[in-house]
Amino acid sequence: MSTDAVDAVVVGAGFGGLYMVHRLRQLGMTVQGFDAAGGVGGTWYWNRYPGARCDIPSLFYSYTWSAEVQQEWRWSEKYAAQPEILAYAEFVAEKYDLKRAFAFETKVTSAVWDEAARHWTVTTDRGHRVSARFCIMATGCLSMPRAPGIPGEDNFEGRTFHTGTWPHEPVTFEGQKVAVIGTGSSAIQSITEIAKTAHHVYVFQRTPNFSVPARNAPLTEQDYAAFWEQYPAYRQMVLEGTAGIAGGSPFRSLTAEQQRARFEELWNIGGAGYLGALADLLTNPIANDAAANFVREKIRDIVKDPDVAEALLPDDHPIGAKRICVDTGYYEVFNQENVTLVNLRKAPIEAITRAGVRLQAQAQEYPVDAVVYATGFDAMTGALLNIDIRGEGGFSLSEGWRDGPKTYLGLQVAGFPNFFTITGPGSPSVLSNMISSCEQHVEWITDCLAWLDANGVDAIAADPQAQEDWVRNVNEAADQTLFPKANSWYIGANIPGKPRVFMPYVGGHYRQICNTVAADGYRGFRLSGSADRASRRVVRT
Ligand code: FAD
Ligand code: N01
Repeated sequence: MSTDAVDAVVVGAGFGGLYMVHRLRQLGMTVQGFDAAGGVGGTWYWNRYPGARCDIPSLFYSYTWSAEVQQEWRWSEKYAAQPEILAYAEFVAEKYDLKRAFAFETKVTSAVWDEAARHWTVTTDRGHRVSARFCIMATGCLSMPRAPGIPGEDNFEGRTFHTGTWPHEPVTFEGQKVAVIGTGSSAIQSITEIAKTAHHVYVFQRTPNFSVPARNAPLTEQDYAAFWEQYPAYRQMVLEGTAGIAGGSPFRSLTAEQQRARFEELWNIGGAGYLGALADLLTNPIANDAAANFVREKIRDIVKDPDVAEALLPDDHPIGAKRICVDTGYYEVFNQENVTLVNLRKAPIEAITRAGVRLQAQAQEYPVDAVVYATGFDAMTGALLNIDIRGEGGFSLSEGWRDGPKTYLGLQVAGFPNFFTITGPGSPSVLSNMISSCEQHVEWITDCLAWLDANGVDAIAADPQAQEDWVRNVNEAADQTLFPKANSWYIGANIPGKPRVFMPYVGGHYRQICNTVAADGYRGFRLSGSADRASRRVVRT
């Protein structure tokens, strides 16, 4: 097998990988990209299920690095649907000629650091073998769909779907009986769409989730004008590292009436901004209860059957401690004759049969034509650990992360020189506007690589002590919040046997921390082939 040599390999052609390729080319580097998908878009290539759309307003869920793209692209709706977001990724890829860098339908199977040659050797399931000085993983936080492992899944004789690997050809459920398993964001978005044409939809709910209305609407000229007016303030918010959710006042500074008015106001505006109702909503259990109770009241108001409403009330986690869902008529759908909530707390699923879904105890079977698994992802670490990644001394990443992911800043791992993760665990990633977070990591990595060359440094890797300190920092930051109180995928709770470690960084000021580390001569990183630290201090512009 011959080995091609490039400066950098980038794995993933989502919003992270596309921008990374662009910036590496601007540095004058040669790049080989890979993606298991048949095209660009990442999340938006794979998640083609009915109703899929973003939950951060499209105007903000956009790249900011290209003024031309910002001027030329026009979003049609407040929350764009999957086809439009995919078209946007394709538009950017075409404009900057990015597809040429990628081999598609190609899965990276291993990445091995060669200590002597000081490069990575990356291999794929299609026989590529590429050597590169830098290996950059833009493999995504939600790119490893999770089959639930229910007994009998393969026996089902009808059609089976997973929301995260939806087919490209049109799928119709017209006149059919459909089982949807799961009630997370993907389910909540797809159920309302599927129920528009299906004969009957059975919603299999294990744990109720909080959902707020999106109140999606077409974007008007006025919306665009208002966006450009607030854009400098928004940019400032991004640069300051706030997630873009404006914080309200603390719970105790408001009267009960004022709190209610605030919840009502944000409920009526719609979207995940509801979590910004109170400054301490995600840290103070009493504030959180008030916000959660307001949503529970709304559920009771909307759902006509009181038993169904009761079963839909989330009761096992603080609101926002699991990703809040953003819907278009989710609770309302349970007032339709053709939708049934199957409460798995009464009887769990025993098996998928040839004809449908059978519950335990009740021995009840729901015959259906199609099963839709909306059962989520092996999040944040799944795609990385699916690749055999070996650093210094042949040490494997999966061994290093046996007790949970350990990174420095979510960007690098000790023992893995010149290896970077875009939106890796230990960075704000899934608790931020992810396009902004991809941009920030890409820009930090680009500056870092330019600096290494300018300073004659061969290789950079996280210092083990700096990594330990950062991991502690990530955990301590999470412990100041209500996030650890939920059995969420943020903590790996959805995957049996996965270490329970809170993975995103919620401590704030993240961008400033990364910038300071770089300005301080890449403090906390080990550099080889370098001058001493005093001469490494740099002034960033
Ligand atoms: P991805 O888009 O996940 O791309 C990673 C790519 O890497 C994939 O194409 C995958 O095929 C490829 N890959 C992985 N492993 C390998 C391998 N071994 N070999 C080859 N290729 C590989 N975030 C928000 O901020 N706002 C939203 O509104 C929002 N909505 C979402 C809706 C859905 C349905 C989902 C699932 C996620 C959503 N997210 C949202 C999160 C979303 O994942 C990010 O916003 C963003 O698209 C991630 O971009 P990425 O480039 O980091 O990763
Ligand atoms: O996955 P999830 P998702 N039997 O893990 C259930 C982003 N996203 O794809 O809670 C029965 O949230 C499971 O039940 P339980 C967003 O970040 C965004 O919906 O484990 N049920 C749960 O209800 C989101 O958080 C959007 O008890 C089983 C569901 O499956 C992330 O992606 C849209 C089961 C999985 O929910 C993941 O969302 C879509 C079993 N054996 C996704 N196994 C936007 O709106 C699992 N479940 C932007």
